[in-house]
Amino acid sequence: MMLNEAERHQLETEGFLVLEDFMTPQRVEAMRLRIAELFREQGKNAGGEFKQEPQTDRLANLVNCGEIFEEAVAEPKLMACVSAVLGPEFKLSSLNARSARPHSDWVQPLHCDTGALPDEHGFTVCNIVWLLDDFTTENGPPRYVPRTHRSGKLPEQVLSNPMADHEDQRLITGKAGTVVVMNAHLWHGGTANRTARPRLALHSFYCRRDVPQQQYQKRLLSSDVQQRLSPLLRKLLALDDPLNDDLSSLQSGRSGFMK
Ligand SMILES: O=C(O)CCC(=O)C(=O)O
Repeated sequence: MMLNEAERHQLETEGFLVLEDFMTPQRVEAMRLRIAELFREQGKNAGGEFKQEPQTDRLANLVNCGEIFEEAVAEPKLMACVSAVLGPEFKLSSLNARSARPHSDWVQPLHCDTGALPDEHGFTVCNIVWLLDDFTTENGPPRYVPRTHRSGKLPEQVLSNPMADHEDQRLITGKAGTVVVMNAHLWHGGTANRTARPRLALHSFYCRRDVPQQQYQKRLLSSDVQQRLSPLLRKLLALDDPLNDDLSSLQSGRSGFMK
């Protein structure tokens, strides 16, 4: 379950790691079905616990929405990856789904998640993108600018237009079932979906224990869910952590591209 040296090196130097075939087709299908059900149930309120985004369907607070998501946030191999980026003391910041609508021309600006730069102790944010559709060059795959997680700069500090194509940008493509671990200080962002089908991803987002969660899990999770969570999950969600309660008033309320 641990990372091998090549994986660790890739994550350190490139700022991301692609794990192909991480999910079985059955697991992909089960997540897709549950997410489709949630979109139907939540209708126009979908994503409202966090934010809504142009030409995009979003869900937030997914740990509250089924055991399939509880398992996802605590995957041992992914925990080892997050620990390689953030160190051993980290927590879940949020679990969201994001679907780029068909025929959209919406491009996210290049950004670092929560607008965070690394601090004197190192990196503070790490995002995991679960591909629930094939990501192709046409259907709105994320773009990224290699090695910018070590630039010490936010894109908006140095680019005249973070929405524009960057000369060094690359696209993350891959088959459904792939999982991409991303140092979330890497400059990245969703691109336009030029196809006739939606493009769906799950984002499990982690932060270091000493920074605020994007979504304060203790307030958002129902009491039923909180009561049945294992000690491991309670720790991962920082449900019994007084420091996290103090930080909740500083809760970033930001992810992705909105700063
Ligand atoms: O789903 C994607 O393509 C990436 C989206 C992203 O980077 C974000 O919402 O912050």
